[in-house]
Amino acid sequence: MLIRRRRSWELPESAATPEHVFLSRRALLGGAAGLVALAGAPGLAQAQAAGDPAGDPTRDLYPAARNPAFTVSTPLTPEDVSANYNNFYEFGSDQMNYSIARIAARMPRRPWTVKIDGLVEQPREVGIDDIIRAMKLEERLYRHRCVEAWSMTVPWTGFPMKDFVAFAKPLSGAKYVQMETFVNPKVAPAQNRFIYPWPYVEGLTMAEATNDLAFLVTGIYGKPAPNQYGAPLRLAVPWKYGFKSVKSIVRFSFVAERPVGLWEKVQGQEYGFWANVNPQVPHRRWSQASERDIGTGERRPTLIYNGYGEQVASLYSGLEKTEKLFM
Ligand SMILES: Nc1nc2c(c(=O)[nH]1)N[C@H]1C(S)=C(S)[C@@H](COP(=O)(O)O)O[C@H]1N2
Ligand SMILES: [Mo]
Repeated sequence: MLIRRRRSWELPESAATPEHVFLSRRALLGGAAGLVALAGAPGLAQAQAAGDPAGDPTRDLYPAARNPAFTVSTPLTPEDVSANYNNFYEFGSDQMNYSIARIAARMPRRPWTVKIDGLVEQPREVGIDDIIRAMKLEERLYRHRCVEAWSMTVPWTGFPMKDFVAFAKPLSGAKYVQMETFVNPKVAPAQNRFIYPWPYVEGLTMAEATNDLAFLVTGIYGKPAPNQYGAPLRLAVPWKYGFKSVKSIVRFSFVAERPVGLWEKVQGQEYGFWANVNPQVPHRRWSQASERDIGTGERRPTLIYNGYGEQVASLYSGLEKTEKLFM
């Protein structure tokens, strides 16, 4: 999110450096010591096996049928590009340099339970496979627009969030759903190193969560999602900046108060609750007028609500005057 003061070895999104240059520079500075130690530690092979999507217990559900209602005009981003260009701060901030995928590969995908609590008929903890098998998986082509002004277009597999909300049985007092990522510094080293207020938290209004476009993702490119995308369950809300699409969710709380996301906590003047994409509202430190497609490398104009205004603009009517809808 480019919000900390950069240390010398941290590069802005716009300054790609070949991986080997980056790694050796970092090793010289001693920053890689922890990783080297981990790589040599016993149990790594086991950890990698536990994190391998090829062993995912739901792989029989793939590929799921594509829902033709959710299509795009932008070209699909090649798998090897999107799989190695990730924001997942629990695993570090080295987005450009393949290391997020590599470090996230150690995260065990099972056992994985999801807490459903707050204002619901019956708070409970459910195994991820019981959730996935209670839903009907489908594939959707979605655009994704990061607040840092890069974008991609990918085939997610998952289920409509409104189906999950029905499964969770919220009470009428629930106004928002708050989602949390796991906390486990043993597999996510940056949860020790960085001072962010973990867990990663994000939230939606109930109207947003039950909009047709809100999607809970389990897979990508016709397979269970590799860890770096936020396995085994992450959100995709493509009309909002990417930071709203929380990864590796372990808890859904139905609440009356508006949740405060991790980025809003750290830098509330730049990252807010709504975070809807709008080319005309610049970030405090850069323009949002255009975006760089990580697949083609081309720059294109950014669209209001990332091109999904027809589906979602009505969610915000009447709120323009009182709410900061676009940050
Ligand atoms: N738990 C968690 N979720 C997260 C993030 C993160 O750092 N941690 N980064 C967000 C941001 S800024 C973006 S752009 C997307 C990136 O998703 P991708 O790596 O699958 O492209 O994940 C979002 N979800
Ligand atoms: Mo992002």
